[in-house]
Amino acid sequence: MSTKRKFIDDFFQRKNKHSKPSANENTLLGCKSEGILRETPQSKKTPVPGLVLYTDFVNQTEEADILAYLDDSEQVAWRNDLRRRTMHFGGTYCVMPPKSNNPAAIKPAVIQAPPMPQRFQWLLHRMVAFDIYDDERRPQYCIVNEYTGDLGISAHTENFRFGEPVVGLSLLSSCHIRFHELESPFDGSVRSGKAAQAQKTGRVADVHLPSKSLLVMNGPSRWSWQHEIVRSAKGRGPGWKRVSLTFRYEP
Ligand SMILES: O=C(O)CCC(=O)C(=O)O
Repeated sequence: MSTKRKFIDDFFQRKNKHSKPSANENTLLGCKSEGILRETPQSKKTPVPGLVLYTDFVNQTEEADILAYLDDSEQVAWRNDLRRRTMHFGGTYCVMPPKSNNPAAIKPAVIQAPPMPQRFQWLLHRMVAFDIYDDERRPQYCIVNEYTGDLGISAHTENFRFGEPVVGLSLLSSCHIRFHELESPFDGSVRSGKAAQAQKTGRVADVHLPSKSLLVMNGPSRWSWQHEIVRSAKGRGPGWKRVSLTFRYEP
């Protein structure tokens, strides 16, 4: 019987929660738009403890599908309250305080944002298939950042109300992400001004993020190393643009 297979679930049924996909199964991790993931993502260790990079986590068609969705103003909306454009799903704790507020008094709260889009379900499913997230503990939150020119993001750890891992998908241009080791785990956002107060050991590691890669932060890389996208136009030619999707799970 020939069945038309369109979605990842049509290609791949995980046998049990703890089984990793076999090499053969990996080739069947389908996507919404094309059906087959031809390259098996490769995971690489990095110099930062707990940090793993999967190259080619999505293919070109899938990348284009995500970007087309993010540019579809009938379905989603970019926020313009920062220098870089952002988009939030599931909720956001990044509330810009009035200028008169004392940053030390700001208590970040998760406020509403549209839910995680159905359109990303195949991507979450793939994360589960690679044991990046448990089936029952899929990320409910996603922040999209768009970097152009010399834009970046200051050094920070992700809000401790979220668990681990924190996962970042890189699309379009590649760049590096800089990690700073802290003396101890430290919860402090950029906007509250607290992130800058974290005590650093001086150990720094730059990790190259190729387009279509997935960065998975667990353990020390998630709790006691800050990450930053350095603000600089160095090495970024005309038209340089990077879009990242950061996924978070709240226990
Ligand atoms: O663009 C990135 O890869 C990092 C994004 C990030 O750290 C954040 O949204 O908090």
